[in-house]
Amino acid sequence: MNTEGGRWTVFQRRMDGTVNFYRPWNHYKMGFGNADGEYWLGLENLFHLTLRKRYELLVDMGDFSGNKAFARYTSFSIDPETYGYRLHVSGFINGGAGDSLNTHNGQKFSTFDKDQDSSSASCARHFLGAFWYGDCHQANLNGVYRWGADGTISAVGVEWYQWKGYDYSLKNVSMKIRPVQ
Ligand SMILES: [Ca+2]
Repeated sequence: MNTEGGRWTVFQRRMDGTVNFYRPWNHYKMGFGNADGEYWLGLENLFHLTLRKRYELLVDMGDFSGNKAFARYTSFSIDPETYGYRLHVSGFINGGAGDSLNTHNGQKFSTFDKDQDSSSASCARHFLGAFWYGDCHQANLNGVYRWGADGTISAVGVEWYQWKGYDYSLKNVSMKIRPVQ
């Protein structure tokens, strides 16, 4: 495992499609789901958690054939709500997944009822998720849970483009952080 050296705090998890992630701003701000299953910690909690120390980010993912990959970022933080919970990630380390957060770095968080992306359209509405959308995404980790390859509606799944492209929805993914020693 990639977990040596300290405990990770999971702030996002998809694993079975039991929780609806197509939710409004307030839900993403405050959090939803439960920590044993599908889960979103909440942007406000995430902001306060990462405020005082330097944190790193690990994105673990798997497909429906049992393959696993990860992407790691040696620096992770988000801005306060007044700045749109803007994402800051850097120091990419490739665990086979490729870097699908590069285009999301520096973007504000958007939901279907709060469009703060850099597209003239609403990425959240178009791709049925909620994320640090730019114009629009290479990662849609809060998208629609689907069962693997599915191009019924393009790019709306739980996707990490650099690993599986736009029409493959991951079986499981988690986003977790821990303080840098
Ligand atoms: Ca927009």
